[in-house]
Amino acid sequence: MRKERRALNRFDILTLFPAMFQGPLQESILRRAQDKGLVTIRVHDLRTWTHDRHRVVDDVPYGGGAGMVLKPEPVFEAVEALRQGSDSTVVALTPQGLPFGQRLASELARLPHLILLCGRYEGFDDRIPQGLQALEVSIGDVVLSGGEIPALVVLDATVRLIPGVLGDETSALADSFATGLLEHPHYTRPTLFRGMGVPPVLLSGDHQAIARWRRKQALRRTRERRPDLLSRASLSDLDRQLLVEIETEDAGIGRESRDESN
Ligand code: JAH
Repeated sequence: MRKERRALNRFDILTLFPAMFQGPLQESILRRAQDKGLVTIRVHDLRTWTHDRHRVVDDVPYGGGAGMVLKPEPVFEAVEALRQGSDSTVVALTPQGLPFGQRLASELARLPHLILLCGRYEGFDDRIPQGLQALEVSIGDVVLSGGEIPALVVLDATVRLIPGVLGDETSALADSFATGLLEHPHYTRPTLFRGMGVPPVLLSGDHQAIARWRRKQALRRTRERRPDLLSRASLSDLDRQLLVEIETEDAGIGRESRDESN
């Protein structure tokens, strides 16, 4: 019998601002996953691993320049205290990291123990990710004040992929991103809201027509907003037919007057 790789069940987060995690960890999916015993999430103040009176974690940059740099000693001591041999993967949230996405989330969700390093100031002394063999991860090309919010992004995206955390219906959501298209639009009651209606096909009860309309909308939105995704998606014969219809409609009647009922 093949040895299953254990699902991820432990997170240790290293930060100078542990209070930033208290709200997010106590609500919704992250809360439920912990309550069900499916995951253990611990948040640690990096200053725990300082030894001086002022608990200093930063210093001026060699070579000069503005701002401060996170010192290696407290981070190494913390990781050495938390690391569980080869079970542990160290992830440093930095703007220089590998782009985070659903693919990387599903790879991280298969690991048993993640240590998330949240930087502040101008960033880490580069011997931190190097010496700890950390995987550097970026959540996108945006400047933030530290790695805490990116760590929460990685945490949320990863925990929801741990088996048992989500019900069956919602787990399809991650799948739909994995298929590589944006989602179709959603509607609920009332049927008329401030002059805005609901596409009639959704009220028709014709499930095949509804499925076709939703797929076409997904393709249309992806083509308009994320053509990069469309070129990588695996498309069926029906998808290609729907895309031809979309392109014909766009060429003929234009955006404003497009008939969205088909
Ligand atoms: C900012 C350390 N990928 C977004 C991202 C991640 C981390 C940081 N900024 C943006 C950051 C300051 C210090 C990390």
